[in-house]
Amino acid sequence: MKLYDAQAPNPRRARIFIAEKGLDIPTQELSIMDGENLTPEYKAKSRFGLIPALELDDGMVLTEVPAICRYLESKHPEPNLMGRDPLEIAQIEMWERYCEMSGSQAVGEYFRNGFSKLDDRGLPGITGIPRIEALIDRGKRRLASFYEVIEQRLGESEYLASGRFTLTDITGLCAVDFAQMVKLGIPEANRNTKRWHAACSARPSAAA
Ligand SMILES: N[C@@H](CCC(=O)N[C@@H](CS)C(=O)NCC(=O)O)C(=O)O
Repeated sequence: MKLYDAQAPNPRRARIFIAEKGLDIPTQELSIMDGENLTPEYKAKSRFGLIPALELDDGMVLTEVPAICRYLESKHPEPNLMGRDPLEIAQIEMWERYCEMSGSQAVGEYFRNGFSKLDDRGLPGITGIPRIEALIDRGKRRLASFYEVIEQRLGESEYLASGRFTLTDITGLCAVDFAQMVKLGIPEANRNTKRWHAACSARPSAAA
């Protein structure tokens, strides 16, 4: 088994999940900046051109973090990170999708459209997509709404999906750390989010 990896928020979601599971999976690092995810060789393995991707021993390749995690969770059920009963499973999936689509993607929109080194790469995994200046501000507004929603949620629940740390918190943490990296960190007044962020960051897996 091998994880195609990169120094970027989505591969980090997979790395943290793998660390929480206590698994030892070899990695091969690719450079997104140098377009190593866009080569015919990589796309022959992982046709979306995205990272991470998990290559199984028989050559089959899985992409999309929740799918990779679902596979690993099925193979290694403990510690459980994706839910123990129908309601918890659904809540984890609901909040996890929200964190990726409204958190990580909002930061990505802000970052990619304002970063000249990604000219012609306005979307991940493909080329020929010009940057759009208006999306810089839209990304910032989407992120502000994400921060508002999770602040409220974390006022009623210790962690994002349930009362315990799950895959959702991994995706949430990677989104918030990505936002911090581009100087759009947690708003000063958001005490619940800061409490949750400190708890997630204190786990050894956060270093992955
Ligand atoms: N929905 C995908 C997102 C994967 C993704 O967008 N990965 C980024 C790195 S954070 C990537 O591959 N970027 C390649 C590029 O920018 O061309 C998942 O869950 O794995």
